[in-house]
Amino acid sequence: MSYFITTPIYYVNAEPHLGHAYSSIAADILARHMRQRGEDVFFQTGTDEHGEPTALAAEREGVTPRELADRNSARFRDLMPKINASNDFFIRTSDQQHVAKVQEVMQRVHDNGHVYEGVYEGWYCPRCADFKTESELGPGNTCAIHEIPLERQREENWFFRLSTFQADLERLYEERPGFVVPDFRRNEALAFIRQGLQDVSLSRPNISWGVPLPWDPGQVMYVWFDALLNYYTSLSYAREGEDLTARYWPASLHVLAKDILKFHAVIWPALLMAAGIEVPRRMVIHGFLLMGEKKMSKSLGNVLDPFEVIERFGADALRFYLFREVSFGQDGSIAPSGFEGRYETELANDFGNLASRTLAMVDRYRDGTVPTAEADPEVAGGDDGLAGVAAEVRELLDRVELTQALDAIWRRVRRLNRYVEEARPWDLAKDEGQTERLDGVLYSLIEGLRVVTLLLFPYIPETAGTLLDALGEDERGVPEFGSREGGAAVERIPPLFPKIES
Ligand code: ME8
Repeated sequence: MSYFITTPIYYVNAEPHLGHAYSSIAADILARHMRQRGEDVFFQTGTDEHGEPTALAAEREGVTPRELADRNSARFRDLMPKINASNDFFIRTSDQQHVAKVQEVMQRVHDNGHVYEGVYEGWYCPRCADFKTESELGPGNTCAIHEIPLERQREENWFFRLSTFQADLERLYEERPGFVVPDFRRNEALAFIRQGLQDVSLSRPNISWGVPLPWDPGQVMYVWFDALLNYYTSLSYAREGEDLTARYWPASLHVLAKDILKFHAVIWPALLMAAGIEVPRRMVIHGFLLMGEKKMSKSLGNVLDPFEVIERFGADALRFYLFREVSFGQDGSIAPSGFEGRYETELANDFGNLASRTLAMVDRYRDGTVPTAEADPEVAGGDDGLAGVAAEVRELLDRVELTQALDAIWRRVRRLNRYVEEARPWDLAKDEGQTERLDGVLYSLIEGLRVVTLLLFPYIPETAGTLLDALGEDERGVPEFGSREGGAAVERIPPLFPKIES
């Protein structure tokens, strides 16, 4: 089955921060997990380059929008391998092929009768590139997200007849209860729709950095229409000489945060309906990474630089921390001191030590060869048993519960640690009468370690890969506990998570 997963495309008005890394890592975990399941995955991320957010930032910096876009887009592109993201494509909305495809689709929307000329008057946030309704305003007519005063705008432009899609959208939500997850976000989107939809501006007259309307080239497209369409346009040109649209559309999952829920959960499906294109299967809405109480954001000046964090702790530790610390779907505070704590107690102690000890014992007591034995029911069975973990993780990741799936794996890591303490292989090794028992214990440990490591692979691909190599495991699929026979050669390795210099 094909599985097409996307992240938002990020504005190039500033450099990437950890919030952007977060969405791309979330999508990467799912992409890797689906590849493990043998799905035909296409994973895309990229940059949103047109419109006011970029034009204004370029003006402030005294460079052209294209110069700023080139510079910052490169930073986002560089970020992806740094965070171990395995994206198959990186789209830029300044790509000529994207621009041409956007015009083609929007012309269809026009020809299908879903646009008209009118006058817009209302509040506008240039950072969000969003026209705000009265109910969305912060205190004193400010933007509730960016905390900046909003501008009163009056302009003539083209409108998209969003209001005419109200009934279609309500039906979509009714027929597909899982269209937006988690549920509370679905309810929020549905409440917004039910409250009555207003038509939205589709073009801006006074901006030059954008995609010209094909039927009225004096106006450029409102950046959100150009941006949302990235999910669809990319498939037509991501692979030279090949059109991937039939293979991957409709998208399986869009990953995004709650700030852009309305665009994705309301405007996007309506736009696709207007163009006669199938709507995506599902979207998952996550919360904000907070610094203290506030959203981490460039305009609030409280961002963590992902490049610096990775320099210090490594990409895998960052990935692990973000999905362990912040319950995926909720807002959550992060702090550099928290990285250190989890790095030491969980990665280095719980997991790293389990790996080192297990490999060392198989090396010492069985000459580095995994013994042939049955898995011990002591580790296989029960609620936290190794036998059920793969199915549990699959099921949780099908529901896009990234933190709960990681928790399910971690409970097994801890269970294996308890098992070492209880079974005491070092005592068994002293007693010749216990050879068979020691085989069973060592087999169960190394098999358990193989299973948790394969399940952790989407979360911490680099270190899990190193450990799987040491375990003599070439496969990267979703494992089944007890399915690997004895006989594999394993090797000791240096600590997976060495002490961090402070
Ligand atoms: O909105 N916590 O771009 P953007 C968690 N170009 N996620 C965060 C975050 C935080 N503190 N800060 C940013 C745009 N993000 C548009 C999107 S899509 C067709 C166009 C992540 O650069 C999160 O995914 O403002 C959020 O939705 C996105 O970055 C916004 O990025």
